[in-house]
Amino acid sequence: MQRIILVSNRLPINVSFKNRRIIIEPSVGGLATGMSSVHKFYETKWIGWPGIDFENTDFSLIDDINRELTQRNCVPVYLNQKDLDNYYFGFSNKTIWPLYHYFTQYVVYEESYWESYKEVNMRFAEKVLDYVKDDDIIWVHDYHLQLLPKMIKDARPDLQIGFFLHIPFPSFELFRGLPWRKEIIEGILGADLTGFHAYDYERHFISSVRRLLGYDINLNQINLDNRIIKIDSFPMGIDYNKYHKAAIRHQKVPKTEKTRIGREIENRLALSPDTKLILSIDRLDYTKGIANRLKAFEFFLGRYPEFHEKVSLVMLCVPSRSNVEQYQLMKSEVDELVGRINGKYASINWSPVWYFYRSLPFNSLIDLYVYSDIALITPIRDGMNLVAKEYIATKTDCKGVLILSEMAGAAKEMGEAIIINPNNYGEIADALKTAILMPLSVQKEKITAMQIRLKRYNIEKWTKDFLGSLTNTMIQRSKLATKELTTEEELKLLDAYRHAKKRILFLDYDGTLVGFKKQPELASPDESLYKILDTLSLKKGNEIVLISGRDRRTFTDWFGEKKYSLIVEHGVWIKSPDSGWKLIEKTNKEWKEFIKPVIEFYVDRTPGSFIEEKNYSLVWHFRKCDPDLGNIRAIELKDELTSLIANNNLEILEGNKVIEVKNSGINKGRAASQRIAGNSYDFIMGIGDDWTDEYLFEELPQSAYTIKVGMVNTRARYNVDTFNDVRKLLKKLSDINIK
Ligand code: GDG
Repeated sequence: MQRIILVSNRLPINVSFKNRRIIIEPSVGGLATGMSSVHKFYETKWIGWPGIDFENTDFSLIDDINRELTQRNCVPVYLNQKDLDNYYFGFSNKTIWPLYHYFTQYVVYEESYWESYKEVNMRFAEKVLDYVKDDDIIWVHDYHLQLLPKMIKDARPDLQIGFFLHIPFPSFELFRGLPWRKEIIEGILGADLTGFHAYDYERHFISSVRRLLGYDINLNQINLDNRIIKIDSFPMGIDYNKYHKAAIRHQKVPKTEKTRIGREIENRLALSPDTKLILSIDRLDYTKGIANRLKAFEFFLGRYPEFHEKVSLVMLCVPSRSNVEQYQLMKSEVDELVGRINGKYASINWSPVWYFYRSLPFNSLIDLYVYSDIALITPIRDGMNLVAKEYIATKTDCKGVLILSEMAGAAKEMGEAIIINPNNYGEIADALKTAILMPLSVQKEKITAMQIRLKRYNIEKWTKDFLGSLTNTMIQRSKLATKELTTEEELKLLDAYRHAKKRILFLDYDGTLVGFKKQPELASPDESLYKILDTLSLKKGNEIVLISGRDRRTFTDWFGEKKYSLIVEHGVWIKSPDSGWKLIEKTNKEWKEFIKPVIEFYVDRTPGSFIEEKNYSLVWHFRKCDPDLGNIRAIELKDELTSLIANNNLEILEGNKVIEVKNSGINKGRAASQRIAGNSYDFIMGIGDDWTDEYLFEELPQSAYTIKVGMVNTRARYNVDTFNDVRKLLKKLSDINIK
């Protein structure tokens, strides 16, 4: 079994001290709970911070701590108070956390936080690189370590790296405000697979990649520097059986052995057996909407007095990030609200809110879940929310109602819950009333449906799906790597060229000999390219053919005087050295009259796009457009053109950020075969980057050296990465002395 190296800011266990004694407790929070189950199922090592300030730790205890951690397959990254202030409480929790949860009013941009974030990520990278073995899978978790995937990939490109973000990824409109946005995106893209809880977060991330880095993304895949990068959504599940079985055990425990909280609840219920318990559990965090929940509960008590003394809100708030100012302010606000509601509505026998500000052991948590009739979960933003899922898993008798915010990732999967807007107190009050009055048969129906799903898509399945997808990405990459033009294959090619007597080289232009420019007219040839092509074309037995979708005028300007042959407009025209242009194919062009207005309509509606009219084709360019709009319009235009061109002997070519309409049957492959026909070339080479070049690869004989620029699937024999690789190869060919 392959070993998995889990990496997260916190280890799943927290170290603390009591009278020089080491105390080890489970960490709280969704990541730790969820991934601890993975830690159990697989052979793993978990790298992270053990929860202590290193500089203020008694050094004589470090060996003991390390031993305790090693026994639990954990590897510590030690942090000191300054790191915690800047990297953890600073950049992670004052910059990224509020920004990604849309609380822009709390976002702090501070250069020293960023510096520390980079530095600590680098320390994690060093630790991973120390521990990793060749076949390990590295799985990096969450927003504290967004730079880590790239740092590891740069050092060890061969390793498989996954990254999962446990919180939302915000819309580009928010993300763009981050001064270090590019570095963050590049950092994450070091991973071969990046996962999010929900499609919306994936969509936002892809849009930021496209807009900030300009990469082309095919569905959810990016081909970059010899790699395949996948982005996908994997809604995290829970260890269903753990919660379900714990709830069954709870029923069997004799009263004397119940947890303290269980006994307290039972005593209270004994006094008023008809009281409905409404549960609320969260880390005390502003994203969880705790104050809103209390206000909505107060509103409910005001609107529906008939429920006084019949309901209580059991509210567990787990202390979290209490060093950050917003969290301290929120704690005061929550304390005040609880006081206000209890002060206003409590009676001798009844407290509307039972408030606990602490972390509870697992069994007590299960007691809370089991005793509660309703779970009220109202985050303002939440990546997923596991509490909602755990609550449902513990309902062994299928009695219970879940009220869930539409802003939680979990709402996308738990449609049977009563879904509310966390800012709408009226809606929450009505939801509470509906929940209290919901017939048992309806409760059972809803809970059963949710349980079936949670049981099936549990944490184990989630992990398998993520790791399976990561492995597939690597397999896809290695398949491509088998077609890579390796040094060995290149030597064979150079040798074949050297020994041949009559050679022909078909070279596409844009993307193959030069990089793409936003304005095509700026992609003119540079001196070094001319030099390589000139040298090649003057060698005995060589014929260089530039074969492109460009128009005659441009190629005449750039190459008219050269000793190369030119084929333009995808094979309509040809020009041999020292002669004029000739039509290869006779075609009609009347169709332009009715196609042109259609394309012009898209030019008008899509800023940055333009139409290029060639003799025998019309081209819509959208490289300069907003990338999302450009792609959407391209799909619409293609759709519209497809219905228009039927029966007109026309075809649509989709190039790199262009859509071209032209007479069908004319293509680079056909033009190249006509050029070869009747000649006895003993070295044929074809190089191109977009799919119009696939015609060329298909038509050239099997023995030809066909090369695709870009690591994507192709009919060509070989792949190279970029146009720079093509230039290097041509330079080597031009350096060969031909006798
Ligand atoms: C982040 C994202 C995403 C809570 N109190 C106690 C306790 N818990 C456990 C719960 C649950 C976990 O903590 C909380 O998980 P959530 O998912 O609700 O929230 P976050 O901590 O904010 O987690 C979140 C999650 O990562 C996973 O990707 O869902 O959106 O914000 O498991 O049971 N556990 C114990 N005592 C407590 O007092 N033992």
